[in-house]
Amino acid sequence: MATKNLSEYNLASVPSASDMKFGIVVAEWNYEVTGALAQGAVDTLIKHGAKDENIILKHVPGSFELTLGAQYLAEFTKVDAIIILGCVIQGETRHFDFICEGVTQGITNLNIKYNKPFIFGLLTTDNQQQALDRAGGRLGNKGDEAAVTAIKMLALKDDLTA
Ligand code: RBF
Repeated sequence: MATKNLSEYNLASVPSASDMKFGIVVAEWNYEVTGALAQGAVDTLIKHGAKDENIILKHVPGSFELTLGAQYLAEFTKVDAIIILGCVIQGETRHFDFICEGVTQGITNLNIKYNKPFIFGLLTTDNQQQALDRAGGRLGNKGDEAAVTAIKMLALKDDLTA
């Protein structure tokens, strides 16, 4: 598997997702980007055998809400892994830094609290073009990569707990 652009992953190396349940939480801010990330994630899960009924996709207003949205999915549904998708674009104020720090720390804490994979699919870019490049544009789709990461982490858990 390439390490710089995981969208070009080796299909044969991805385990089957047919028995796995996924939650996806998507921020509505910058939806042109985050909607494409979500579509990539869903398509990739299905391509690797996940069943439609085992994918729960929910939206939250902005990236700052992703942490709690993901916690709700962990707390109130039976999903095995949660894919977190958002896009924060650098503006003129320090808001960018606070949102990025908050979400990164929040997701790290969720991984530990629930002992489940919470996959970090937050684009943090200088401008919209950089984000579009990574949401189905010239640099692949980070939503696809987040989906493959979720499958691989669940397969790792299965392997170690079998
Ligand atoms: N949410 C995003 O997902 N991406 C952004 O780029 C983004 N920029 C914001 C900039 C400002 C100045 C503010 C006030 C909010 C921004 N948000 C952004 C929304 C944020 O994640 C959250 O939804 C709100 O702060 C409400 O908690």
